[in-house]
Amino acid sequence: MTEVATSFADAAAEVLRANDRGQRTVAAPELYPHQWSWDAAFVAIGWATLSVPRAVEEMRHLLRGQWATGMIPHIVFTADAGYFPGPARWRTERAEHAPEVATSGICQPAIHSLALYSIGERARRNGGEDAAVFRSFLLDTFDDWVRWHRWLDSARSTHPSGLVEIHHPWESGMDNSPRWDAPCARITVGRMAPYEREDVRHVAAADERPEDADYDRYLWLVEQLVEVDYDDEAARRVVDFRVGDVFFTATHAISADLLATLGEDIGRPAEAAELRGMAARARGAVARTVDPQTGRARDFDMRAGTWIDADTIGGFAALVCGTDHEAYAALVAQLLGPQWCAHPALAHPVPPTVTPDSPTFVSRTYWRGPQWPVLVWLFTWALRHHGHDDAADAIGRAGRAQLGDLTFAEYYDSLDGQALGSRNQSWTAAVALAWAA
Ligand code: 9YW
Repeated sequence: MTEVATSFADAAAEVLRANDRGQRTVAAPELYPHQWSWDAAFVAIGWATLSVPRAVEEMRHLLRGQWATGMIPHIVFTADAGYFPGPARWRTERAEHAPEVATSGICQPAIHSLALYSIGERARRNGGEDAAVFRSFLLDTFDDWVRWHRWLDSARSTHPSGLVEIHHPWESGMDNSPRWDAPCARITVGRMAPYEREDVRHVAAADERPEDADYDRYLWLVEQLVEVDYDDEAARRVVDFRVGDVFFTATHAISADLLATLGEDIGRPAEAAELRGMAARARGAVARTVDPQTGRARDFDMRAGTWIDADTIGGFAALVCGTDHEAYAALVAQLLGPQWCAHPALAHPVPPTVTPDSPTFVSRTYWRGPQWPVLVWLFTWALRHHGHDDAADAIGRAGRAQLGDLTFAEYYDSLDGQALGSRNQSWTAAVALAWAA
């Protein structure tokens, strides 16, 4: 490793260490002082480059929040300080299946078994104690990860589209993406207790974040879920936001597949076969969403019964879970092409969350145009996994260069390259470590 590479990795490691709270890592030092679900998965991938046992601890801590239904909640709370909405607003104690520890009542993309797989690869390479620690963790928790996918398959994949349905934009991980504009526009916010946002206190400018009207809807959807005590079946009936999320579905597919591989390694062929079945169904669902005009995947608004047309990174979902060879190659070409990575206006040739050619694009507003290193990394991982090393290398090089200012920001203005949102964001540091390793 060169000296530059070492200091890049050292700086990223420093961020993870500073955000480390023992068995969990805060998603960001001020903005997000708890453990978030898909953040934890990426963070564990970063930890694995420094310490396999610490990576395993991150995943173990997340499982403390798992619901009896199998759901892995989007936040595991540790102290109700400095973040809104905290446990008092989520009121998950009303849910029959909630755990002892305080959590939110919704979930996030199922990237976890991709993390397990990646930690496992590193553990195997390191051998010795690391390999033993990982194997014993996998033996201990394999059933918990299977239960997570079973829940996604049974409670969240009941719609004929086969897509994983989400009941809140936060469940997508891409909160205010234009993907959700149409379904959100149809939400009528009812009466609820007043609240004060915390997030805008921690960023330099409010236009980097969702708007107040978005937050009203987010909080209203929480009210609707609380009203039915987070019952899965009732939620499907009552919640105003019921959307088939194609990107979430792709994460479920790839993770179920990778968990199946891990299951085969530890002598669990029956569960592995079951997981392969889930993965195949989810992958098929992703493929069926493709818009013949654009070649990209679409979400489905289950309340309106319509496809959602949005020029977002979600359209590349099939790159994550895989699809037939020809369709995959065409999507790679599109991702590398002039509307996306090679768009002449971009500061860095990595995928923006929305193409600058879209009328909804805003270069600095959260999920509406900025580039998110964590997603950039996910695509580099997926491209490599599915055999497109050149594309993975090209995007990975640019993604790494984008982090050269060592701020490890949450996201970056895609036109002027400015660091935005939180600095020292854990998952950004984690993917920097994964790239550097
Ligand atoms: C929030 C923690 C989370 C991510 C989400 C991202 C943002 C805001 O931050 O959510 O308050 O939960 O949209 O994907 O997990 O980094």
